Amino acid sequence: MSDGTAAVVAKRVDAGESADLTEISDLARAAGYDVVGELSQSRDEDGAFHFGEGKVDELTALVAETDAAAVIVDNRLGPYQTYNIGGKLPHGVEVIDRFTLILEIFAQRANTRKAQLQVELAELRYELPRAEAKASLAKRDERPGFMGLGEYDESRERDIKAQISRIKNELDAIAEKEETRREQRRESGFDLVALAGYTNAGKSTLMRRLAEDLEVGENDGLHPDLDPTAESEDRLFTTLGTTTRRAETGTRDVLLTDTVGFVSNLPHWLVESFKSTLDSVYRADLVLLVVDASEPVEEMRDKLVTCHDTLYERNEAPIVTVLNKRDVVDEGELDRKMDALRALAPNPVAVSGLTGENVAELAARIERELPEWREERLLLPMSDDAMSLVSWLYDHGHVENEEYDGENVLVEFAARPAIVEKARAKAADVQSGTTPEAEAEAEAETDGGYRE
Ligand SMILES: Nc1nc2c(ncn2[C@@H]2O[C@H](COP(=O)(O)OP(=O)(O)OP(=O)(O)O)[C@@H](O)[C@H]2O)c(=O)[nH]1
Ligand SMILES: [Mg+2]
Repeated sequence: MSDGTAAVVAKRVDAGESADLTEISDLARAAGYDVVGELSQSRDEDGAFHFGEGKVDELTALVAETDAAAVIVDNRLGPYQTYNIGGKLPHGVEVIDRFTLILEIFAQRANTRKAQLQVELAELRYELPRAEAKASLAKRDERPGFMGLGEYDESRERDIKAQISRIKNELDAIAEKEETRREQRRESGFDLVALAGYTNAGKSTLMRRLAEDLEVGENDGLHPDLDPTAESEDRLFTTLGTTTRRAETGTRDVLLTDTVGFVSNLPHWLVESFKSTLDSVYRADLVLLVVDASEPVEEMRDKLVTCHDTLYERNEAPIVTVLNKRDVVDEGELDRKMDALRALAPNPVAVSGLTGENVAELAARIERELPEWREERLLLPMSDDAMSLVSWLYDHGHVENEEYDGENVLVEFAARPAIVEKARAKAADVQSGTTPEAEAEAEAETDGGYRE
């Protein structure tokens, strides 16, 4: 744990660009560091030190002056660059890059088996190329004293690979279970809506608001795994796992899932490690892409691009862009921002998760964007089975009309296509008297007859 540890943040950008240290400082604070100094450089990457060597001397002076215990670098550092910078710093000062920092945050917040496995997987994936580099270096070195080290590192490499495949298997099994659960939820008539977006955009706040406003039935006994809490805080990566709550947007039963936020500039292996968490987004029926509208428009644009890039490869669902925090943006500014972002966010809904402003409009929009339901009418001969089919339809779809004429019941309803198919099959069983209940009854009668 690094609570309260003093840290200097540093960043290199290519020559001519200007460095922005806001995000890395926010990330550092999210991990529990006190940012006591900042330093940046705009020049091409130096092979040995990443920064220019003179800049590293400056960094060393700043660290000494501020008494920092860590240097956090907002760049991808090679293993040797990390080592070289560390060699110049006062003894014991840690060098941390952007990815290890994010991993630190994730490790602190990982409170489920799945999140812990994902963090472990990311850590191993980070370590693997470094172990490989070490092993091949030691092997290349002919000096006998280093041979032992080479063997050691090769076995470390094998060890990492074995651990990676063990964790992947366990995560795959979890992902499969979750996929089954999604299917069960769909079969139960729920539409799956996922909140996606950059970290700190206000996803969890909006989730709570949508659920509240729409009178969530949390204790309906149907879904014991639904977690009623969605933490929100003004820091990055508050939410790491996934939380699902029920929301009714009118005629549809919606399950809303809140999950980990995106952040720009993540290496592929890190995103890949959190794939199964993001599956709840990729496999949703509709994605609400939440953007913090109080930020400068360039930042909103960058973040939208990052989100679209992350979603692009796998997402199958339609996307609705939600401009959140409208309570702190004046009307004219909001209009200008919407105009400027039209290409990325063609028809956004502007809301405030904090005050609830326009959240009802968002709910209506969710209804409109969800995949179309089909209308169907069924005529069933009156029986207990017919009545239980009707109540099944109430649970899984939206019953619009129900009429009895003594002998028959006519039911008109709308539901997801898969539910309509299922209802037809059930109706055919009711009509021919071959439901499991009817068969059990018939069997009981036969048994009785035999015994007499
Ligand atoms: N002014 C204002 N602040 C908001 C609004 N929605 C959220 N916030 C604040 O923004 C901060 C982040 O909100 P969260 O809901 O935790 O954001 P998140 O997207 O879930 O963040 P992660 O879990 O880190 O990905 C909190 O301090 C919220 O109170 C809003 O509509 N208006
Ligand atoms: Mg959150």
